[in-house]
Order: sequence, then structure tokens, then C-alpha cells
Amino acid sequence: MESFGSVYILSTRMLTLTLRCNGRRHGWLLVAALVLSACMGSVRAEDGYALWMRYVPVAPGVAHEYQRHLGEVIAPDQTATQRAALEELQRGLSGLLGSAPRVSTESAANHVLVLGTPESSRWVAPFRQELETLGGEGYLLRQARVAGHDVVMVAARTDIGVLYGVFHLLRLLQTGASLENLEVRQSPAIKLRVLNHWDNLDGHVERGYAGGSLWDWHTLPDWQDPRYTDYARANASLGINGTVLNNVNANALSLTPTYLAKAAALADVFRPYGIRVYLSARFSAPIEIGGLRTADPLDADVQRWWREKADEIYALIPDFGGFLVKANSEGQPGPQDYGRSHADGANLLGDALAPHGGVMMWRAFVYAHDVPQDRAKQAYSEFAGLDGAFRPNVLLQVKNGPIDFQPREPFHPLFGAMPHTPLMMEFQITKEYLGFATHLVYLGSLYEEALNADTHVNGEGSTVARVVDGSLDGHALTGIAGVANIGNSRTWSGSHFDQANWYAFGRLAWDPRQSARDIAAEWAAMTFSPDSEVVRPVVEMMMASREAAVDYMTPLGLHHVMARGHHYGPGPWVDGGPRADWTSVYYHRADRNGIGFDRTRQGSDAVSQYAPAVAQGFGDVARVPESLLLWFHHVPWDHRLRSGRPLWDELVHHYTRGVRQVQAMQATWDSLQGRLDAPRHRQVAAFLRIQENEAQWWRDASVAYFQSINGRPMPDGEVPPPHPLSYYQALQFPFAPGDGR
Ligand code: GCW
Repeated sequence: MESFGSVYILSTRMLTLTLRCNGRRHGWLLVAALVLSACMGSVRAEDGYALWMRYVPVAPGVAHEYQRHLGEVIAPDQTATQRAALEELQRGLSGLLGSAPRVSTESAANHVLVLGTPESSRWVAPFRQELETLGGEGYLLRQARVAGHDVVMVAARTDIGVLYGVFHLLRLLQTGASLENLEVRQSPAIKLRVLNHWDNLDGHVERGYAGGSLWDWHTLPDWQDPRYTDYARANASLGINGTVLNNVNANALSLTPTYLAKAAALADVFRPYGIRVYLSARFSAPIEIGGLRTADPLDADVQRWWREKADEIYALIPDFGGFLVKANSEGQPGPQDYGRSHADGANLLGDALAPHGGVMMWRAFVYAHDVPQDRAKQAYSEFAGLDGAFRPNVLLQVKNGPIDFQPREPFHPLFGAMPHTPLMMEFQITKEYLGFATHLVYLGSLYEEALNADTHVNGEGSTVARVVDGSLDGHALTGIAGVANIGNSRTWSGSHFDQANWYAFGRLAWDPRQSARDIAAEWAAMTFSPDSEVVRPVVEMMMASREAAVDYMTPLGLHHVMARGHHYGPGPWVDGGPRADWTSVYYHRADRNGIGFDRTRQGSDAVSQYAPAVAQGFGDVARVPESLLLWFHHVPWDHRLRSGRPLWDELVHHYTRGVRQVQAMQATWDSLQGRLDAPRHRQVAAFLRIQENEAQWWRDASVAYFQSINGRPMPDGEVPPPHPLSYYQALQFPFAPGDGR
């Protein structure tokens, strides 16, 4: 395996440099041991590859305590997952504590670290009953006296639980936690915690900003890049237990024997890490690769074809997770092509998978060409009436908001509206609408806001998180998906800070009640340094970053006002083209008198798709949160806001505030120079400069455009855009990354 971020450069020159680190000079006699233990961080090649699993030496103060508890390990190594857990532990402890633990089957020492399940370890066997309560993926970390020994135990009912527990333990060490009286009981709140890769078979990643696809379809299945194992490790460290390998805009070829063999090779790599492989299925595959004349879900040949396809897949991948389908949306084929419903389509594939225990994840992201209805209403109109019509192994996968991964949206009205159907949350981790990989925007806050939103369907406290984790309606089959931001870039995510979004998704998928701030702190400590002088400012930057992006892109509830197609940069003037709901003017509806989409009862009435308590709040211009004002209301430019400012002034104020916030992030980052490794510090600083320029561009272009519509002067104290509107409108980016193809 490629050394995961532990590349030590020991040329003579580096050694000399290292000897001077921290302003001290050491005699040559001390050489390697001292150098490595005192200054390892400064000679590492910090290129981001190691993600949050850098395992750099802990502070000397805690090292001693950790050594005492963890110097000797008793662990089974019979199964692939047991070996993965032990290897991770050895890798982690070697890096963190400077030496590998002794591994034995029987203890001689007074202090031991024990890994195992009741079956694999006699030390753990007495805890069998307690472990039963933690389920198939849960784990227990405990410091206890067992058989006269002082034991730190990483115990679980299954090997996967132990692996997850090892990652938890390593996280504690990386963040400087104490092991005294350690007591952690964890089990995931959501069953399926899945990444969705929008990766095409040609290596292009739709909405990908981190290079090309990680999957080298050409060399699979013969060559299994070690990076696939590191990908699995990273996901397992968060508890992510599934991955959909290919784009929802699917190519039927991924279901042919050639590609199934490649997917099976990936499944083999991922299996020890508890990760199941899923595939996006093209609904018309029976025609395209099966030679049938129809893909009608009620056609017996079509049904047989899918059953046989499922049998074929499970023969190659016995733990195959199931299918993800985008149907009758944005030109994709689907059951409605044959006059059938989405339930007919989903059940067709659900039935084929059921004998093998697979699940069918059917997407609710649909809106049709020929429907003049407000796009925000269409998914609900299509699906709410189908509640109860799906097979038990079908989940409906719903984006967090009713439009499309905007910087801010209200929660999707389907959450809470389909009590008899398991609804999966679909978040986007890749930042299609949030500045791609160069803008520092921490999405933990966005996810938290969506999960904490209260649907009020069963009274107060009926949060989206409770819909998704099944507790509101008593579902055992539950799921959450994140559209991955992972590519073959050395940083995996295209930037150092975008790694935090993968991390936050995984941590919230495990427990949607965690706070975005705590997750940010954990991530920052592991990714940069546990030093509070680093963590505190980094967390402040992260926590302010999402609101900053909302401010400079889409303040006060504006949405979908970015450039056409690639979505890079502002485009509030976008109009015309193939469909109205792909334009900006459709969404902001600005004219001389006012701005905003009237979704009240007098307008499109989208508010009525929410429970009455929510609908009343959103529908009342005096009560709607100002952050969603223009999502739900069309208001005059001089409408007074809570600040006392008229709307136009407030809008410009937000744009400017967003730019200022980016400048504040830059200042904070600059102040960290010297506390972090130079390569990562430099890249983040450069990206923040890009972000500042682009935030300014967003602000100026938006102000210039809206000013051209309302004819109003710049509010007092605001600097006018430096260019005329025509300048911004003329900018072209034919090669902006990530565009659909
Ligand atoms: O967010 C939009 C993207 C499309 C994407 C689509 C979807 C995969 O612009 O690129 O297609 O949503 O979610 O299906």
C-alpha cells in the first residue's frame, strides 16, 4: 500500500533543516530518533493525501499516558476485517506514539489494549450481552479491569464494529483525549450511509472538481490501485458503508459483464472495510444491452431481464448493495415513458433485488419539461400520492431542498409527507453551486440546518433527521447519501478544506444529531493540529464560511442565479434557452418594482406542501425567516427588513458582507502561517485569494444586474461595481470543470 501520508524525506539537507527546527540545535549524535520524534511534522510531505488520518506524533505530555495503556495489543487476525483493524491500529499507533505496539495473543503486561468480538476474543466474550444491544455495526470502547489487567477494550458484536471502534480510538488519540475512565458506546443512527459518485465510464466526473474519476475502469479488474484501499479506509473511518460507483445519469454498459467484473474487483477491495458496492441502473438497459424492444416495467420479459441481471450481479458480488435510479428526470428514461408510475418502476427493480437482500434507491429529483408547475413543487406532486405503494426494499432518495443543492434552501416538503415510505436524504458534498473546490465553504452547517429543520408533521420536534433516521415513522430501513467530492486529485477532494465536507457528511450520517461545530473541531485537530491555537481559528473560519457564500451568492432566499450549464460564477441575467426552469429570471422574478418568487397561496402555493404550522410561517411575509424571504415571497424593493433597511439596501449589504467575511477568513488564515506546514498553508491561502476575487465578482455582477432592473442608486456607503453589466455578461468559461456531458 502506498504510504498514507507518511513520506519522510531524509536527505542530508532535510536532516540539517530538521535539526534546527523549533529554533534548537541538536548535536549530530542525537540524529534520527530524536529528529523523528521531535520534528516529524515538519518533514512530512503534507500534500493532503493522508486526509484526517495523518497519525503524526502526539504531544509529549499525552504520549506517556497513551503508551502506558496501548503499548501491548491483543487482537485477532483471522479475517480480512480483523487484519484491516489491526493494521490500522499499528499504522496509527506507530505514527502517533513513535513506535509500533507489541502484538500478542496472550498478555504478559499489566496494561493491554484488546480488540475483538465475543467470538474472536476470550477477553471480550464476557461482554456478549451488552454488545448485542449495539447492533451489527456498533462498538464499545472501555477502560476496565479484566482478569487482573488494566484493559482498554475495543469490542463489538462484529469485526466491522471493531474496525469502527479502532478508528474511534485513533480519533481520540489524534484529538488529544484522555483514556482514563474511557467509556464510549456507539451505534449508527442510519442504516445505509452511502456515497454517490457521479462518475462516468470515460473517467469524467459530473460536477466533479477534484480531477478525474478515482476508478480506473480501463485497468480494472486486473489492477487494483492501492488508492482504492485508502478510499475504503477513509470511508470506514467515518462509518460510510456503501458506495454507488457510477453516475445517476447512467450508462447501461455498467451493467454488462465486462463492467460488472470491474465493479466486483472494487467490491473485493472494499468488503473488509464494511463497504458495499451499488450501481446506478439505467432504466432502459433492457433495450440497450438486453436486446428487448421495451423497458416497460409491467412487461414480463423486462421483469425477467432484471431478475436475471440481479442474479448475475449477485453471483459476482454476493453482498451487492442494490441499485440507484434517476428516472424521468432531465432526459433520463423511466417508467413514465410507458405510462407507468414511479412506483411501478421502483418496484420492478426492487422485486429483482429482493431475493438477494438488495435495496432499490429511487430518486425523487424529478421535474418535467411539459409541466408548467413551479419546479419546487414537482417532486412532491409526483411522489406524495405514491406513499405506501413501494415494495419494502425501496427507499426514496430526496435531495435536502426542493430545487437543487443551492447554498440555502428550505427543507424538501417530501420529508414528513410520506410516512409509509423510507425517505433517504441526498446531500451534495461536491460544491456544484458553492464555488467548486476553490471556495472554502464548510457544509457541515448546511447539513446540520437541513437535518434540524422541523417538519412539524407530528407536532414540534418532527425534525428531518427523525424522518431520515426512521424514528419518526418507525422505519428500520433508513439511508443517507452524499454526492461525493472525490476524484483522483492528490487531495482527493480538490482542496484541503473540501476534505472536511466528506468528513462531515460521514460523521453526520453516523449520527445526524452531532453538531457541525464539534465535527469541524475534530476534523481540524486531525487534519492540521490539535493545538487549540490552530483549531479555534480554523473552526471559526469554517463555521462562518457557509453563510459567507450564501451572502455573496444568493442572499435572502435567492436561488439558482448562477451561470448556465457549468454553474460557475454569477448569472442572474440568464434567460431563454430550452426551458424556463433552467434560467435565473424564472427563480428571482426581479422587475422594476420588486424581486422574489411568490410561493404563497396567492402565488405558486408551494407553501401548502408543508405541514400547516410550517406553511403558515413560510407563507407570512412578516414571519418567514429573512434568510428565505425571496424563496417564498415577491416583495417590493423598498420592503423594510428587520434591520430597518429597505430590501435593496439589505441585499447589497449582504453581498458586501459576504466578501468581507472571505477577507476575514484570509486574515485568520494568514495569522496561522508558521503554525501549519507550508505546502498546505500556501495552497489554502491561494485558494482564499481566488475565493475573494470570485466573491467580489459575484457581488459586483449581481449588484450591476439588479441595479439595471430596478434603476436604484447604490445604497449609502456601498462601492459601485467597477464594470458595467455588459462586462460581467460577456465573461465566458467554455472549459469550466464538472459540466454534465
Ligand atoms: O444538480 C443537478 C446537476 C446535474 C445532476 C442532477 C441530478 C447528475 O446539475 O449534473 O445530474 O442535478 O441530481 O440528477
